Amino acid sequence: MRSTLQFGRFNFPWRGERVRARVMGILNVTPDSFSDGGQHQSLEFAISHAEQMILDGVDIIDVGGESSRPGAPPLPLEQELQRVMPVLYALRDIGPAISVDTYKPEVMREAIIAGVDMINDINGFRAPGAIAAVRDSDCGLCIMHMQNDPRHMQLAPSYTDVVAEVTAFLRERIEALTAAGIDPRRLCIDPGFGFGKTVEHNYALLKATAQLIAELDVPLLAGLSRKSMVGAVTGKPVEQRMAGSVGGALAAVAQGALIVRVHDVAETVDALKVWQAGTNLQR
Ligand code: 9MG
Repeated sequence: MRSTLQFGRFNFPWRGERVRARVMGILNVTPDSFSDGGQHQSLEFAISHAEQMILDGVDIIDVGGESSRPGAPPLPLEQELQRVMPVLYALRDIGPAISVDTYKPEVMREAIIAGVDMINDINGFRAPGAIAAVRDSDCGLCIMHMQNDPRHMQLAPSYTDVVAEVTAFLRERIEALTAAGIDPRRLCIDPGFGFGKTVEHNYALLKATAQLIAELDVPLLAGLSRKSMVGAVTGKPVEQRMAGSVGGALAAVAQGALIVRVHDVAETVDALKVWQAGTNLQR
């Protein structure tokens, strides 16, 4: 029975007695994340943000250059490389695991050369060449489900049975990756909250966390930080969704999620410590 996520320089147990839920901190390297868009300033901003996340207890830093917000247009390859590569080289040896959020095989290849530990692909490694780009590395691979693409995904999300369809998609992608010779211990799955889903779809999937893990036999990453599914329940705008997001992260971990992808690292780390101190987290 597989019980450890093995990725790059790291091993995270996800079943058994030594399980601890892990926090992935979001590090966006997009022009709206720093003031004037200059290359030097963006690198300084990224490093100081990463240093703060480390003080706050982050386990994985997820670096992304292209916005995946609903309606966001794709970013040309060269711009994505210019944004993320200097950051990946600067952060590689800073301490925590480093992940790159990309669906472009060319970025995956360059990021692997830079030494990243994980590739977080919102497109589930469906782009031509994506599997070949990652196959011969030891990177962890986060396979996310998305219906449609970021520009169109929230126009009319539609499923007959969202849990069954997301499960079938993830199963097919796991099979595609393992058929290419990739060790299943490198894989984790993600239902993709907010990626082509209504609020009802998102909560149906959140409630199915344990079922997804049991059926697919891989660890699960949950990313709902500050998303509209949090706003829909709390009635709060995006800048006031921290507590709701922490609540969502705990709901996911309580049902077996190994990794939560968050903006508010310190608050999530504290909440998980207290939750874990009062819970028996054996799976
Ligand atoms: C890049 N990105 C934005 N939201 C995400 C989520 O929910 N999961 C993963 N894996 N990546 C995400």
